[in-house]
Amino acid sequence: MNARILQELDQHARRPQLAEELAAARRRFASCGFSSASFLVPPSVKEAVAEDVLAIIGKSGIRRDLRFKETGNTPRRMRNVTQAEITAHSALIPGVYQSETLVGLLAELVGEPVLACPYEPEQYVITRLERSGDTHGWHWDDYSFALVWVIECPPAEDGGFVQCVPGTTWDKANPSINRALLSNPTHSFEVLPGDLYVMRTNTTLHRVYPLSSGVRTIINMGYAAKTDLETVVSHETMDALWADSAAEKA
Ligand SMILES: O=C(O)CCC(=O)C(=O)O
Ligand SMILES: [Fe+2]
Repeated sequence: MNARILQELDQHARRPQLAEELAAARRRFASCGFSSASFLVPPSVKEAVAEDVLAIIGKSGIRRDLRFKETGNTPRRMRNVTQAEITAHSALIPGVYQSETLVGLLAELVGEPVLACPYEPEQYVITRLERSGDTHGWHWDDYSFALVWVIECPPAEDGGFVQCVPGTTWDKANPSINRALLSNPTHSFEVLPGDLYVMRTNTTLHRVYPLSSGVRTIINMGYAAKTDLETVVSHETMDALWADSAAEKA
């Protein structure tokens, strides 16, 4: 079953129109640190990943209501499932994450080598916004690239769209979120169930606009650039975000 899904991913990558789609995505990504990537995978792969994500978050997940000084006390109000729990319940998701085909396509899109995240907890995480006011507030990620699969999302009228400020960097000791917001224009992107997007998350300040109603579920696959492996990366916000002690278990 999983082998067939991964084969479909490989076949999809051999479509003749792919080169043109990748070139357009690569230009968008280079100019604003964000690009839609829905064309990278076929519907069958999206459906199989969505099925596993929904089954896992239906049974597990930990509610978070936190603020981090490293990101200027912006809020995280959400339910998460950790990489370890995902790995325990899905063979497909780790298989897709490691797929040479997918990683190769991502490298073409971002214009440089893409590597598995060396810190396992940041390889893939499920996040669900499910209550009015739930949000993944302004932040940067520890590693360079995120591939986000949107599984469920309300219409943009109810929030849940993505906002980002490319060309900004994270000083964990002095995050100055408001200065980063003032330094460059903010782009807002609507996302729909079945969409994928790629972001240069370590130099693009980003957030998910607070939800007023509905449910928004994503799986975020994080990848590293070569430079990430040459620098010491600390993980305090992600460690705190996924720690059992910092959460309201539900
Ligand atoms: O939910 C999203 O679209 C973004 C998620 C995100 O920024 C993250 O998981 O770090
Ligand atoms: Fe992020």
